Amino acid sequence: MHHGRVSQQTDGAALPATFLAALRAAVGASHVLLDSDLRATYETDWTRRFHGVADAVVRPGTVDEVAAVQRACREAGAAVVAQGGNTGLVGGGVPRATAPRDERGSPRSQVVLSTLRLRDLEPVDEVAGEVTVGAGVTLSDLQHRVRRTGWDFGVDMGSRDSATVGGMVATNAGGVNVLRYGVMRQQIIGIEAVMADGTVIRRLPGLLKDNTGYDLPGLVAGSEGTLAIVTRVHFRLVQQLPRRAVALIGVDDAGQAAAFAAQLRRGLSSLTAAELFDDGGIRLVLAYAGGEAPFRDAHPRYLLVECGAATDPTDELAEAIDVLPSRDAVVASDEGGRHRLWRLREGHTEAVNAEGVPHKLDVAVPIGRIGEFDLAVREAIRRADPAARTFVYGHVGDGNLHVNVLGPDPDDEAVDEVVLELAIQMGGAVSAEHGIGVAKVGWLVRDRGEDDVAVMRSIKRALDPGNVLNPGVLFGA
Ligand code: 2HG
Ligand code: ZN
Repeated sequence: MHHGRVSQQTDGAALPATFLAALRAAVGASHVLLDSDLRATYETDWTRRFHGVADAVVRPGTVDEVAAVQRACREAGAAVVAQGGNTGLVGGGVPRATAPRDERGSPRSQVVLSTLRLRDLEPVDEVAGEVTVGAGVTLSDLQHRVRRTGWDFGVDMGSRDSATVGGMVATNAGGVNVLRYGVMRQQIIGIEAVMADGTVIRRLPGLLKDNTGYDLPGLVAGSEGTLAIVTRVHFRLVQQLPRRAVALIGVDDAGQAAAFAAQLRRGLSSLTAAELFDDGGIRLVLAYAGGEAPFRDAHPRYLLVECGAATDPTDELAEAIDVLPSRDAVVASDEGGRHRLWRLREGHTEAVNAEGVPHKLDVAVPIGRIGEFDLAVREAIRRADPAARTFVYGHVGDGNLHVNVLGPDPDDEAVDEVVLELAIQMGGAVSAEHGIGVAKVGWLVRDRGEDDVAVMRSIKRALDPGNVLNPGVLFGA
């Protein structure tokens, strides 16, 4: 597809010699990847929907190296696309398909700045319940480290083995425990980040209470690589809940799932997650990953809930479920049983991806309107594309649904249009946790409004006047 450009770049010929030399001086020649085979995994996103050619992939190993790369890129007018585990779903962590242009209309170089070598994992501060980690540490490595000390991390999600904390901060990731602990932004106490001009801001370790000026860490969180590059983060930890119980509940519709989840949130102090999926989703996961159906009879929708506590929460979960007028329910406390139930939910993303290139629409909906949205969105997609296959799953406890659509071409935005428009009309948001990336740039103003986006743009201009950091993301070209 990109033969001409790729072969031209194999020896780095596409980069001006002085720029290439500056990148090599910044990180060492072996960490400037020019060969197309070496670059490939950094150039395409996980869904295969988003792809662009990087003129180089650079892998700095320290914050000073990140700053040196940043300065070199600014000097050369190159675009910097920061990338962690490349698990993002809106195309914000891979190069743009069409290279950004300079004022004269010439294409700018695109550099992927991989944070995977920023892997410091400092000892847990066991007294404070806090830890400092490098941006390239994966979520599962962080979890393993902190769990050995009796603490836990407040955010968890299916991509834990690849997703990095830097990417999770940059996208303000959510995951399955938001109803209990909030999103990534709420876990951050301090941050170290490199600004567009190479300046390093250091709020490390940070203090739990600190009102000294603007909340820069909070601003960088969720900025999707457009304001700064996260290099290190100081997190608060949460109490570990060693005893767990998971229940799967068959329900009539998504509205009932949301209502049950709300009732459990009110009554069960040990509730940590409330997830939704549908019968088509279960069948897809079982066909892809194997395993047995959880119930003899299928149900239209399923609610999966988890409780965690210091003492076994199985009885209180079972009692709370007993009084719900559900179609069927099963509770698992042993590790194997809990895992089997969770696989039904967490297996969705991979099972959908194995079927084709999905349109992923990560919307937030007011919790009271989830049932209405779930039915209306399926109908709207059917009208827009009768051949499309729709799966709706997600974090029903916090109003976040993942509408996945298979069938339409990756570039055909007709279903994106109807789904996102419906979310806005119902008082929701076009992105709950995945971000805007490049996938939803056309929707930022439609969701937030002109005045709000004008303020965002003025922040972007002030902090990155040369538009070096992830151009094309959030605001478009
Ligand atoms: C999840 O909740 C992730 O599993 C991915 O946010 C959602 O596959 C998706 O669309
Ligand atoms: Zn999710």
